[in-house]
Amino acid sequence: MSLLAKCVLVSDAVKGVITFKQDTAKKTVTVTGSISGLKPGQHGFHVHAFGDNSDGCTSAGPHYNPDNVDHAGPTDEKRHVGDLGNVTADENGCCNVNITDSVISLTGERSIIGRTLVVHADVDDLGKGGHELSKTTGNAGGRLACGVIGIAKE
Ligand SMILES: [Cu+2]
Ligand SMILES: [Zn+2]
Repeated sequence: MSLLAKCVLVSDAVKGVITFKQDTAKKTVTVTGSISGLKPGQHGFHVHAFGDNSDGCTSAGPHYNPDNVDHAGPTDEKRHVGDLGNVTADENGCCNVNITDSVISLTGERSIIGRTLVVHADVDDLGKGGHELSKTTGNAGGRLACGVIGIAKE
């Protein structure tokens, strides 16, 4: 059985469509899609707590963090549930996203459905940069584009 969700990332310059597919047997979620309009290089990529875009990406709140732990990278044992790391844009500002994650879920109490996916202006240091924001946001800079993650037709 699989479950599907989608998110449309929108802003003036940045566009993207991201698909989340949960494999209930493997207990993983694959995150695939493409984003355009980015500056070349790495960009922080997170699920933020709220599906509220009434004040743009700001009202999406902090990283989704039901365990109340420090910010980290996707492969770290302790991390925010929303910590998906970085996506990498090529010289044309485009990136193909292909992430497999076993922490985010599309079901249950800790579902990411109805929360906001954000792509940032700068690289996420995965909690290791030594900046005062490293342990909360990875110092990933402004919120370039965002969208609410919604249920999609399977
Ligand atoms: Cu973020
Ligand atoms: Zn985080």
